[in-house]
Amino acid sequence: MPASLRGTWDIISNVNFDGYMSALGISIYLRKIALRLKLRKVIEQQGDQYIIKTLSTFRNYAISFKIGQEFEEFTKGLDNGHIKSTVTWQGNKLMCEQIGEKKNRGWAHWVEGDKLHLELYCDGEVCKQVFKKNANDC
Ligand code: YOG
Repeated sequence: MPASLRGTWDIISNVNFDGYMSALGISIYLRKIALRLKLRKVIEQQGDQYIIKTLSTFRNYAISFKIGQEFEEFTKGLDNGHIKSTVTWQGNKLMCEQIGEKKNRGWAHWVEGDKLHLELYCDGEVCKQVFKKNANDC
């Protein structure tokens, strides 16, 4: 089994978030706000059931899913898209495929050492985010 993704994680780097948001069709106004946010991930897991929360002072977003089981995702407060998402393990990576209006959309999460990594994909754009475990999270 790959390293657990569970816990509270705070962002320490964010590369090409603007490119990813542009590919999603987010307005320049919202992109400028989003670029300043200190994103936090809170990941909960019970067996094959996961909850991933993305928290910020501006907006929050959460998904809940079971590994290998397609679910309807409404990206409320993000690009407000209706997509069909499926999350699977590919080696040590938790990979999500998001089928909808946008091409080649998805993400990958994995843990390396004490860091949580995230790649966000949309239409050829890749945003790379790295998070460190929150000090209050044991
Ligand atoms: O996470 O898919 O961990 O869902 C990406 C935001 C900004 C709103 C965050 C709010 C995409 C304005 C979710 C940011 C930009 C910009 C805090 C990334 C859209 C709108 C919610 C994501 C996965 C994997 C789990």
